[in-house]
Amino acid sequence: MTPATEGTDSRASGASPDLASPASMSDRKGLVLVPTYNERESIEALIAKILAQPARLEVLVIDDGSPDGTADLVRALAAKDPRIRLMERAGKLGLGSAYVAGFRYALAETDAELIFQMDADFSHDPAAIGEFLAAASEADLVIGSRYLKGVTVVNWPLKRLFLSYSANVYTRWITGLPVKDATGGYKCFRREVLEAIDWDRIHSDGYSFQIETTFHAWRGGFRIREIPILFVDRRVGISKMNRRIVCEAIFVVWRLGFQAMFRRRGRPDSALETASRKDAG
Ligand SMILES: Nc1nc2c(ncn2[C@@H]2O[C@H](COP(=O)(O)OP(=O)(O)OP(=O)(O)O)[C@@H](O)[C@H]2O)c(=O)[nH]1
Ligand SMILES: [Mg+2]
Repeated sequence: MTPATEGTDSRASGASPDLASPASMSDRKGLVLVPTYNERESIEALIAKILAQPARLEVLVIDDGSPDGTADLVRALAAKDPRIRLMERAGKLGLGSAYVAGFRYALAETDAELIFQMDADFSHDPAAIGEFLAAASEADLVIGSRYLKGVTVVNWPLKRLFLSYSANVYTRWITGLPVKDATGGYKCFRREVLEAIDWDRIHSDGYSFQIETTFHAWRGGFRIREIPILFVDRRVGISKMNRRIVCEAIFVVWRLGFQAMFRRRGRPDSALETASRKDAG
């Protein structure tokens, strides 16, 4: 795969300089968030592959009462390996809220310096974690991008690819967010980025949730870097993609577009100011 340093780099004013070498990043504690709904068929192999990476990683599975018993399986795995944690929620409360719960947990209950997010269906290959870590040596948010080196998506129906690609063009156009893939779900945040986001203000769920978190990181002046990833369509399990997710994204992008127009960049909220002061000190 292409070296991470070839990715796009959205440099920003509020970012703090960092002298970490790419190699030293694998010494930092990382927590990988994996939201699940009916992913019993893939979750065990996925967790094994994540934990086999040469990095200090733990995994948090956020399961929404999957009827297929995903949580039972993860609970059994967690009983044997302290690096595996499980958050069980009462029912299908949505992907965005699962991530918010996971991010809040990462900040409140762990001292992870890097927080990854990844789908459970192997569309995101854990083998790319090393490239994320290398890129994180000079970025606050690393995004696995499907549209950086042409289109690196395998097995998606043309209709789905067209929808995803146009959603990204639309997002850039309306919000000005300078990334090629704002809707993807394979990312690595430095803890400071998550600390600076006001989670009470984020309510979206599907692709728009991914857009919103990247948008707030960008507006907060954090450094964003995209690296190319190969995205492979799920081989097992059932898609949760639906029309509501698309409609939500159309609406949210306009809301963010207005925010981009009327609010000054670098200081979107008081939480961010606190984080910037901490960085400066
Ligand atoms: N906890 C939780 N996880 C969810 C929910 N909806 C989806 N997920 C998980 O979020 C990740 C991404 O969802 P996917 O269904 O793969 O979404 P997608 O990649 O856009 O579409 P497909 O791969 O076609 O299904 C997967 O790990 C899902 O199991 C939810 O409501 N709650
Ligand atoms: Mg998927």
